[in-house]
Amino acid sequence: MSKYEIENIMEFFALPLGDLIYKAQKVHHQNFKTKEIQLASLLSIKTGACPEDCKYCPQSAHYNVELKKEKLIDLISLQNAVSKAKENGAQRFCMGAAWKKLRDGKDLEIVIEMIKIVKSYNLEACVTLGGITKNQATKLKNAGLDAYNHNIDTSPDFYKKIISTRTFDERLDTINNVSEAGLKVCSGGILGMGESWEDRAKMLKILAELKPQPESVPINALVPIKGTPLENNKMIDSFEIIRVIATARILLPKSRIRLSAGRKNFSKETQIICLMAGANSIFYGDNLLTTENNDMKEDKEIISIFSEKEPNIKREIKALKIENKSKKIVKDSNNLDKIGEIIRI
Ligand code: SAM
Ligand code: DTB
Ligand code: SF4
Repeated sequence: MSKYEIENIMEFFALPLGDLIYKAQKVHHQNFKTKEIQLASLLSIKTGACPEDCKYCPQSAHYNVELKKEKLIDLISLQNAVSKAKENGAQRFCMGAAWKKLRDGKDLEIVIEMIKIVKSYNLEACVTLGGITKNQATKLKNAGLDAYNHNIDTSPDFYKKIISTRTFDERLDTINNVSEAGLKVCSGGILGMGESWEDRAKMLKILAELKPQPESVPINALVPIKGTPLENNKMIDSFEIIRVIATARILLPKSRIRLSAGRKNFSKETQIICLMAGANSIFYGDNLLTTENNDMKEDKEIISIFSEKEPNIKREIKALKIENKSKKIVKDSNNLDKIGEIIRI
């Protein structure tokens, strides 16, 4: 019997929200420093005119989307974007290309140069270029690449309703090639395409059964784009994404769960609950690939909630300590020790 039964995964989804988040937090605390939220910047290095027909994607050539198509960008523009991301405090830089698959020759050679530029800024480097062979993955690894993003997006059954130009198994083949070349796998999915809870459970089961489990798991909320077949889909309910993130944290204890596309449509509070439920990375920067991302200043504020003590309360505590000292207030040391213990937990 598999370790991850669909019914069991769905039982997690269905738990009272507080219980689910409590379980996810326990797993999170055992595996990560909870203060650390990774900031990953994203850049589209080749935009639009993609031969695939992914129904959610503004870059597919099959749909009539208002989008400025761009050829593979030059190395100077790339370097400027990397330098800006580094200055803004990103730790990881991900480059995405609207390709069905990576072509040997010039494209591969330029991508290799791009990876070297990212690494020269001491950033984690990730690329997402469509299908790749093991040989190509090895060349990218040798150039210094850390991770390769290739999403499974949803369950195998629902996949057929979303994409007709490739199969789910082809996706798994690339993930396998990436893994065998010694690269870290980044693979996740999209919520809000009309999939059922069972589809979501099946997607998490497949991710959890990858050997090794993916280093990172982006959870995207569909950004409905005018001109794509999914343009009229409703934004996913915030509590649904929270449930998926918490369950992903439980099933993928050591993976970085990245709260990815669609974050702009969520309130600050929803984003904070997602981060409390086990997400520990966000896409950070003005843009995702073709759409706008959240404001960086607001993101920094959210991050500080997790990494620093609340500054106003801290100030009052300091003042109180000074006041108590001057009044020579004698404290009940037993009681204080107990409270101290609780605070340290
Ligand atoms: N062409 C490559 C591929 O498909 O792997 C790389 C780029 S593709 C745009 C990367 C990922 O972006 C997709 O796998 C999908 O999960 C996500 N994505 C694309 N359009 C999206 C949208 N409208 N809303 C949410 N996620 C989206
Ligand atoms: C991932 O899972 N999400 C990112 C990244 N990996 C490449 C892409 C999100 C794209 C959202 C729509 C857009 O901006 O075009
Ligand atoms: Fe092309 Fe990737 Fe968009 Fe699909 S998701 S249309 S493969 S760019």
